[in-house]
Amino acid sequence: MKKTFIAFVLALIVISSSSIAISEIMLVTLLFSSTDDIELLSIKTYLGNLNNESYGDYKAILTANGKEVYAINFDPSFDFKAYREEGIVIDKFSTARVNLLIPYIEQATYLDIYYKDKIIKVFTLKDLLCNFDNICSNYETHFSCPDDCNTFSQDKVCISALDGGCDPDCPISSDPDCKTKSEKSIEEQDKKPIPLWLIITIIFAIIFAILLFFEWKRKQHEMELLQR
Ligand SMILES: [Ca+2]
Ligand SMILES: [Ca+2]
Repeated sequence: MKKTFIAFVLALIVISSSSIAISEIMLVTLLFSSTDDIELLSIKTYLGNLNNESYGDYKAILTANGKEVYAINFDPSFDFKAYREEGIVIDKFSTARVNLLIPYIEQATYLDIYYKDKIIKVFTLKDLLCNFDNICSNYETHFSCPDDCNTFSQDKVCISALDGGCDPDCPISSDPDCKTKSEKSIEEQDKKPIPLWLIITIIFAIIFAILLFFEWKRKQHEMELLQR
């Protein structure tokens, strides 16, 4: 019974740790039209949790070296609720936005979109994620393209690290490099050592106070002797 309980707890730990595993992922945003035109709106590579539900007639397949490395099913939803005189009706948008979370795999070259086993669109990822031109731009981030984007480049991904640069993607308070000038000057003042002249003055003041005390005690003693 005890062994079963321990095994159950261990299984729970393994399941929960795997479900919150942080890895490099891509958020791919696609715009579908009702005629199945598909536009790539954005790709963002960052550290996150890949926690996807996979169902629907559409499928996105990530390929690397001609082999499938990841697949996810989905359905773009064009429906929305409209409030009419006759009541609430389901109407349709002309476009539908789809957000897909896909693992970032450096060798992945293509993202193929299928509808019921028929390929309808191919996106070439390679150059979009990193083009090695020493400029951090388009869909490049530090995670997909460390050659072009450093940890504090403007790439829509916040890396709040003490790395010598204020990341413009971070809230000012979260990146320690983003401190304002006044905050920095206060901090520097706090760090300044106490000047030597002040230490010497304090020591002399203490010695002087002690000498005064003993002098006062000596005089008081003399007065007592005289009074006797
Ligand atoms: Ca670049
Ligand atoms: Ca920083």
